[in-house]
Amino acid sequence: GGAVRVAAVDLGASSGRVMAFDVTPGRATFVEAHRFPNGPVRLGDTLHWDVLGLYRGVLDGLRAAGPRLDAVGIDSWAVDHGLLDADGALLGNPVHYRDRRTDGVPEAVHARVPAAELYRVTGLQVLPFNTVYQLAAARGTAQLAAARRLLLIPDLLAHWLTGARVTEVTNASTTGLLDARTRTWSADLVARLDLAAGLFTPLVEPGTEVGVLRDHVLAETGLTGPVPVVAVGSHDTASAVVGVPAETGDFAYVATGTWSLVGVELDRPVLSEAGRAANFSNELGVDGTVRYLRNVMGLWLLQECSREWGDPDLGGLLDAAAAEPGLAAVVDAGDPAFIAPGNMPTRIAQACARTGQTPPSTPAAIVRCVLDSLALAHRRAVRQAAELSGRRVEVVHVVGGGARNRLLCQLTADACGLPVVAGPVEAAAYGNALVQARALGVLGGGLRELRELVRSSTGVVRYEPSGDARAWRAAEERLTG
Ligand code: LFR
Repeated sequence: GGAVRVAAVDLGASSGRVMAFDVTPGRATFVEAHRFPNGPVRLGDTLHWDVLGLYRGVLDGLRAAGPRLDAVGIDSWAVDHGLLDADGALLGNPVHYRDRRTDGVPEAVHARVPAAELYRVTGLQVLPFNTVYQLAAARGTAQLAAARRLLLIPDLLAHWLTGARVTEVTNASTTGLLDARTRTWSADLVARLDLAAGLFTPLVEPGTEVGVLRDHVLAETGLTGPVPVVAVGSHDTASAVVGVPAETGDFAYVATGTWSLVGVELDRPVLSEAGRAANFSNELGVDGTVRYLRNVMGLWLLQECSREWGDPDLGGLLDAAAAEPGLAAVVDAGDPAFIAPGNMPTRIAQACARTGQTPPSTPAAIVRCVLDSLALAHRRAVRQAAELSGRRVEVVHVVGGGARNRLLCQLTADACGLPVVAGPVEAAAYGNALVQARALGVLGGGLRELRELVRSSTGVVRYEPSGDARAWRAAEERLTG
């Protein structure tokens, strides 16, 4: 029984949020205590994060969420990290995963350890920014030579807040150095890739208390101690999947934001060659689960176009896109060619031309092309996830920012030929907060019970599939040949 107030810190590629959640066994409600911008900072040749700015945003958020907090949990995007020297000091600003330092690096790493071998251990889709490739790109630098510890972004912030040096396992699974079966660091891969084993800190599962806020943090935030920091699904996608309001196990999810993470939840990894060929990842989830999913470019494509056009009113643009003819041109939203920032409308037009389609020329047509392409990528990933894993899928849950994009949700339902249940937008924050509340003892049960609480605490919107199923198949064939 009882009630707790916890702070869910949820850091995305374009903004950070601190949500103050009040949780009882029957209800979870939140207020957004603080929201602050986040984004890349180019310094010379390199794209960085402003990690001290993020830390300050977290402190400001904790102050706004207080003065009484029963716990704090942190989740963020994956793969990126800070390196600490022998004194424990941060070596440079963490590098942004969209930086180009990893161009061509996966190929070089695979010459040492073949991709098929890496996959049999880690079950991870090859994305150039996986931590393992970032570390290979940093080989020979003075910074890596001086590094004694590596901490992923949420663990780095938790370290500054508490002094603890641990690695939360869901996020660790995106490094490319974790054994997906044993949920432990692969000492073999670390050694074969010439990395210092000491870089990698002890792993903790979500729900573990990692430490308490240091005195100077309490003083700065006006909080009354002790305030524990609880490891949550510190990979934002892991927390978002906890926050899916599913009623049964037969669901697929699309966690939308900058990325679309599309897949199913499993009890154990699927490390098949077929899965590798289809670019599926076995990311680890909360409560011993596996997130069997594919990374798809997501709303990044739209955000980048919009930036190019001087950020026009998004509502107007989406209405105009809804009035455009559907599936006139599509691109492969899984193509890593879209990872880097800049020139997005032109790059999309070029991709259409390369596949023999007439490129969209107006903003409305480009936005329609992006949303059709995302829906098509959702369809392909949902179908392949079900096929490759044997998991039944009866409904597709869309959570995260894209859940409020009605056109995207309807197109996803049409493309998948399945009902879409959209919401909550703040699934990651819910997943974060409920794992904390359970660790504190106010909630019991497993993911099913946590999801029931999300369902009863939020509103969702249902979209039924409509339109012509054959048109989606034909569009898919235009891309797959
Ligand atoms: C989503 C996400 C994805 C990850 C990408 C880069 O926010 O965490 O899961 O692949 O960001 O870290």
